[in-house]
Amino acid sequence: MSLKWSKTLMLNAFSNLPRRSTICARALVVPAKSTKQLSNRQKFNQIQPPPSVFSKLAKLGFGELRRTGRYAAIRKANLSKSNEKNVVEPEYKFPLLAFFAGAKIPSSIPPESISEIAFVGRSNVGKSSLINALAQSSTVRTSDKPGLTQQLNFYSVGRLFNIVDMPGYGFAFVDEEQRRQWRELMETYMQNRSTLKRLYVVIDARHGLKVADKEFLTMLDSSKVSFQLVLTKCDLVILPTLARRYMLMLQDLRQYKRAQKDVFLVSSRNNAGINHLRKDVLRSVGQLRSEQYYEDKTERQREKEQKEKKLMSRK
Ligand SMILES: Nc1nc2c(ncn2[C@@H]2O[C@H](COP(=O)(O)OP(=O)(O)O)[C@@H](O)[C@H]2O)c(=O)[nH]1
Ligand SMILES: [Mg+2]
Repeated sequence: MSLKWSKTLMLNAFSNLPRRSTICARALVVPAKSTKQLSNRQKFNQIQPPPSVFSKLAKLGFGELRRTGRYAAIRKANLSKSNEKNVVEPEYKFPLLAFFAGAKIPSSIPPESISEIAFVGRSNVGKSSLINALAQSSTVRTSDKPGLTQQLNFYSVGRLFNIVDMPGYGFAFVDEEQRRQWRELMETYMQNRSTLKRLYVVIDARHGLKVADKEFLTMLDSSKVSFQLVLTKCDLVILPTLARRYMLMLQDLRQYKRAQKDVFLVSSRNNAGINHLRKDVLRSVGQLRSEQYYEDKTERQREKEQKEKKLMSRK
């Protein structure tokens, strides 16, 4: 591990919880009567996400709380809210994704051209799957084995913008020299790329920020690289845990100056939250059109599919 990264503080996720949070004071305050030492798990379970978080998760497609007495108050609060306004977002779409360059060393990084976004995160966290889900493609190779992406992979999205799939960080099994080379490659790219409009740091929803993530985010902060956190594999955690994880992430990211102030929640498996993230990507690269444009496009697609179905049934 480099000196630069290893000297960063490994902050305990709970050590700096303030008494009051501007995001949601109620949810993160540990009851005053608990003076005894609580384990991290116990502290996590004491987080009480407000109804607004559950309604956000429901809107993104993560489902609703079970109909038990325990969650009755939250369900009631959400119900009265959802009666007030129920805005449905259009389906945002990306043009076709195509691989065009791979860089193993800084000198082979392609020259700057159109706007870019990049995905980075621990190995096997789900970066490549997320890119495929966003682009509704299967172009990017995914794997159960960590360490498959050992270079910066550049994909063109209909020549409107580029997506970069970065190597994973936090390897336990790679030798020091190899790690140094990857780090140099990634840092060179992230710190000097003027066309890089958004860096998405992907985190596993089951674990939240791990030590390797914290070291990486601290490095981004000190290199003045802004980033956006994305929690993925959200389908693998139950709803109350996901809501707590989200609250804790909001709290954690307050220690990083360069972090965007919200966290995206997605699942590449069931597509929850993907459309919402797609909108952020399009906005970041200056390609977001009016809602009407996407609604018309979806309508045209539907008509085309219906015509094709009719033709097939005649055959
Ligand atoms: N359940 C679930 N599995 C996922 C999700 N995203 C990725 N995976 C799985 O996690 C593994 C690693 O994914 P991959 O995209 O290759 O990770 P990368 O190394 O970060 O690019 C693969 O087996 C994927 O099928 C997700 O949102 N939900
Ligand atoms: Mg990958």
